[in-house]
Amino acid sequence: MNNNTNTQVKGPMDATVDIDLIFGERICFKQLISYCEIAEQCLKWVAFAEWADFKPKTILGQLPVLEIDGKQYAQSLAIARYLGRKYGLAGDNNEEALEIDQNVDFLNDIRIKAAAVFYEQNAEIKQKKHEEMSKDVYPALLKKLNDIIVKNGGYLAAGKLSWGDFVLTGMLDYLKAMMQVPDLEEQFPAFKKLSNNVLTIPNVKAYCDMKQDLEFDF
Ligand SMILES: N[C@@H](CCC(=O)N[C@@H](CS)C(=O)NCC(=O)O)C(=O)O
Repeated sequence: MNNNTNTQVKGPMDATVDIDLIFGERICFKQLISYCEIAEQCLKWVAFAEWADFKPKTILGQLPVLEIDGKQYAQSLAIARYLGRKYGLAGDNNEEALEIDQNVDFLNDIRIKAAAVFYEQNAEIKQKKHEEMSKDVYPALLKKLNDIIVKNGGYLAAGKLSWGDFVLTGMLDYLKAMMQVPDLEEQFPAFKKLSNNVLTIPNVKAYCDMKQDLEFDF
């Protein structure tokens, strides 16, 4: 996709690979991109107005897309896991990798439940579902995740920084909005600790400060 010939990635672990990452305005991987030091010329941000033309050219009709040596790959978690493996964020052994996958899948379960309510078309049903979930489901799930982060010293899994921390950090504002819990980090402070652990990494901070316009805009 990227016609620029200078598409070599300068990453901390693997210095040379031809890679293009394509995102929509709604997909926010800023933190992971900057940690991996993926060069700006390897990134393409597809604006909403471009999407109709672009969609048929993507492998699954969805964003994000990762393109390596002319071949496309999709699915955000698969891409995040791939970058995690490539850049030393996927645990030190198979068991740590399993724990990261487990906790990312748990986070994703929460996202799917919240999305089912948030995108409900019928306003009355939406309100009823939201009240039920806010009373019976969201607090227990968020507490469980908070406890997991506490147990891991401010990280999602394996007691250390992993690609899962980048997924959670990138998803946090979206989760808060879908669940209508604007004070989530006050109620569950481990979430704040985790996102701080990501957002204070110097190259992540520098890039996110520069790209403040690329926030979730659902
Ligand atoms: N499970 C997929 C979902 C991808 C997805 O739904 N992407 C949205 C953007 S957030 C998209 O491409 N929507 C445009 C469309 O489906 O036309 C992933 O995580 O990558």
